[in-house]
Amino acid sequence: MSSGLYNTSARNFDTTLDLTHLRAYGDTMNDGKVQMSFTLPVKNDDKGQEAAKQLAKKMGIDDPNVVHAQSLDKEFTFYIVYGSCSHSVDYTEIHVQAVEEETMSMEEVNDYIRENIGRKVVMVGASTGTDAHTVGIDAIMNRKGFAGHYGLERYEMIEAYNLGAQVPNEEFVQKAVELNADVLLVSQTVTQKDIHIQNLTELIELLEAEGLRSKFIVICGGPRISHELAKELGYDAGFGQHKYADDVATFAVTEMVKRGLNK
Ligand code: B12
Repeated sequence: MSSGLYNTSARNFDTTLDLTHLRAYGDTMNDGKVQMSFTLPVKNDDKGQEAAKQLAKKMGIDDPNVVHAQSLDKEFTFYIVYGSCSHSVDYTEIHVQAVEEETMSMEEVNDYIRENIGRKVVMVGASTGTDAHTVGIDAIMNRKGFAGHYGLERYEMIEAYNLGAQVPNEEFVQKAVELNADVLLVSQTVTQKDIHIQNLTELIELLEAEGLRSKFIVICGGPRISHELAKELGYDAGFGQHKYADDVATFAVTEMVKRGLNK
């Protein structure tokens, strides 16, 4: 017996995947369903909810539905809005810059350094500027590592110095010179008001002004750092989430050899 409201065979739904018009997926192809959240600096009442709906419509959300409205304060309300996003993107035209090296294991990196560089590689890292987040740079550098990937301090052929957080760019460069660094590792977590862009740019400018840029492999990382952004800012590479010591070590040592810095 199949009649009434629930008599909806799969044939009634759109099942066409068109990658040139890629849309969000809720529970059927091309339905465009999305959920988003934002805060408005107004009271939590009917007028506020209507404002949230109208704003969602202007963002291209058809039939917006305010599924949650919660007062954060007298004059601030948090909304969750559900609806169908009318926009699509052409997936076939998307090209992303990524580090292309096949990641070597810790042992392979050590062997590569022995064979191609013939001495220990010095890597100096820090969370720079006003940024107080240390967990990211620790994940890359601390001996015990992170998520099953040993940190750089454990690599026999790498001398790793972790300077901690809130290290001013001037101090970072000075320490790198003192330690005769090959590789600089910069971590940036806070991106509010683009503070990371400002700080990362300042480091490159400082290195250039002192004629040091070409002496180092300079790499940045953080949850909102992409390889593309890093390159744009004058870095050799950028690493975001789900990247570990082996990824950055592989890039750094192979890049040293490519650039002839393996002397
Ligand atoms: C822990 C934490 C803190 C701790 C930090 C303690 C410490 N010792 O680090 C404390 C409480 C101090 C803190 C403070 C603040 N925090 Co905080 N914090 C976090 C939290 C909860 C976790 C961050 C973390 O440790 N992630 C785990 C690590 C392992 O991940 P990761 O950093 O992404 O690192 C990986 C990759 O990105 C990459 N990577 C990272 N760095 C590098 C570097 C190199 C060279 C390479 C190759 C790779 C690499 O490798 C890692 C492993 O895969 C996040 C929220 C969240 N859940 O993410 C907020 C968060 C980062 N904090 C935030 C904010 C706003 C702040 C404050 C400004 C709050 C305030 N108003 O005071 C202050 C910052 C003060 C300052 N001057 O910096 C915001 C940042 C928003 C933004 N985009 O700017 C977040 C996202 C919270 C939020 N949703 O609002 N915070």
